[in-house]
Amino acid sequence: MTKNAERSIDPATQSMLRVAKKEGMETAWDRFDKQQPQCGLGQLGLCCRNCNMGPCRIDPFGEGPEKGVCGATADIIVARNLLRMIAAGAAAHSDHARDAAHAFKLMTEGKATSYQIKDEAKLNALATEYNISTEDRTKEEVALDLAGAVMAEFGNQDGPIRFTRRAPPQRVEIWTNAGIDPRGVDREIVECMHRTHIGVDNDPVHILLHGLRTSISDGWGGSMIATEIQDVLFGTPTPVISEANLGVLKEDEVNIVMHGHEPILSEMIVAAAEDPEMLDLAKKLGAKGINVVGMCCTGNEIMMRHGVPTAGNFLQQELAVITGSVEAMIVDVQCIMPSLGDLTGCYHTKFISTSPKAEFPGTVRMEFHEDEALDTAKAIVKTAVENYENRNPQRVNIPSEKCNCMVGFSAEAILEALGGSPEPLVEAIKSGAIKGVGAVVGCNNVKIQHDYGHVNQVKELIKNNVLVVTTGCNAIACAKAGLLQPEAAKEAGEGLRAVCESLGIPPVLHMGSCVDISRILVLAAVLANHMGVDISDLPAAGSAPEWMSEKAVSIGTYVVASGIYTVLGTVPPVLGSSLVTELLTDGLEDVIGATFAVEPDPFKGANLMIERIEAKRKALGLDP
Ligand code: BF8
Repeated sequence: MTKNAERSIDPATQSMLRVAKKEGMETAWDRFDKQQPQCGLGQLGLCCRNCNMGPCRIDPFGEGPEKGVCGATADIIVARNLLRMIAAGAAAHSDHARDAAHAFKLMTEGKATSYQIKDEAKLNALATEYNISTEDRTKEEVALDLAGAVMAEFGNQDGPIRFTRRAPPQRVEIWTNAGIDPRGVDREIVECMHRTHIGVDNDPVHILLHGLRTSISDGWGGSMIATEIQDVLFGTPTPVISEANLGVLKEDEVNIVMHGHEPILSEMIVAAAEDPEMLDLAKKLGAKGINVVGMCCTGNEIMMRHGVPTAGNFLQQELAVITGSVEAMIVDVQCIMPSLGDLTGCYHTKFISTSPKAEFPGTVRMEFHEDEALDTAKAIVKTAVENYENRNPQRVNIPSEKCNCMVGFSAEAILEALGGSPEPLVEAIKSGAIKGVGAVVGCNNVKIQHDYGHVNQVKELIKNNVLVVTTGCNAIACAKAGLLQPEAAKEAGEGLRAVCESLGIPPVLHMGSCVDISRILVLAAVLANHMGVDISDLPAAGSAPEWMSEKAVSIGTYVVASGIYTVLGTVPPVLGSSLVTELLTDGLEDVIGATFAVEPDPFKGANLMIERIEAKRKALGLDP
């Protein structure tokens, strides 16, 4: 069994793992140990369960079967499995976007009165992008047309998806010539499932090209729609100071952990917790206040819009409950461990599920609907507050660790910090003060020491004058490690440090949740368009040091499809096919100007990114 210190580099996590052991509570790390050895065929992507003549497997050593019952080879099986992962990831982001667009549409129709338009400037900018007239019209009229237009992107049959045209024309031409310009968000995802049904698409290259197309419909479609509509509804983030790690939980307040992904819910919980009636009730029951904190991506959303502290990233969700201080763990969708049911059953914590599409064992179900959003949110918060009386102070173990962070760098906020134009950033890149931009994102994964990959890779990049933009669980790891503070510029190379100090910004810019990787795409497009080049020409690289989810597979694919070389820190299940592996790590370069690399060591991964950035600088004639 792995030791606690080997499981995480984060002291708060290590101390809570000690408490978990003492109290006999099982965590993801324990279950990972029990899973050893994991299925080797699954790891290689060589198991096919797509029809009931199977399951079939291919012997990687060439001693057993070379084909499945239908005749599918290792290449076909691996490619099909990968396409299904992309489809699931793109579906998750895009369904999130659909919910945001649906709430927006209900709001425009007067059926979701808890929501308002918070960013009218963005509403008008988006309307203009969609050729919707804004002149002499009320914002409600404009919003109604915009809601219809973005909703239509899901069922669009013929393309193009509007936001794909934010990419430089050279990129759009590559997509068009390769036949991977997406036609509609739902269409591409459905086609993945069709193509991978027995007896449909059996050419690995053909399958992978559709994977690229589907992922583009996520990054420049579903995810971008989610980000933009959420900004209109809840405000485009601007820099704000917050705190991160389990130490944000409070001994003398009602602790509510908001976990999941969709701000449609979490924004309402934040508002409900400020209701004087709720605060009075909390005080009456002996609490000093109501402490809403975030977890995972919904934490990123409320942190960057309201400065709400975040309790941690993916692998800390169980540990938050084990502190014994959480009155309610409120969840919606994605990255929520079903283990929370058993775990909350051992504490006073109420595990409250809210999404009509996601149920877990052991929850209190309080379904959330847009038409009565604030009322439901108040009922949920009231349930949490009333549960304060059931807290057992003897079982409370809140680690002291927490760290200040500056978050909320939307693409708009970055441009604003630069004085309204990308020119100063382009100049800093041209002069070499900033060598390039590294996008470091993604999950935690028990296969790698928690936060080790994230923190070390980011530190190595900034030390080498690479400005880092971050989202998701990497952003939270960086926040906990102090890398999201302006003072972290001291850890950066001389050039990056000088730029950050003159602007008063950290060397690692928090751009939001995982759907907000679309903000990184927008920033890349702005820089490329400003320089008159394609995204693949930029001195930029991406990475996901601890990725684990299918969403991350879709993200990695659309980042590469957008022309950004991407390093994966955990090995994807494709090594069973040398053809697919070669295509992903080499062949794609000729098709879309970027590839994947796999490098579990975060320092070596950073070096691969830096080498790529240096090669791109040379190609642009920036370095002699
Ligand atoms: O969407 S980074 S573990 S929380 S999948 Fe999940 Fe991965 Fe965290 Fe957010 Ni993204």
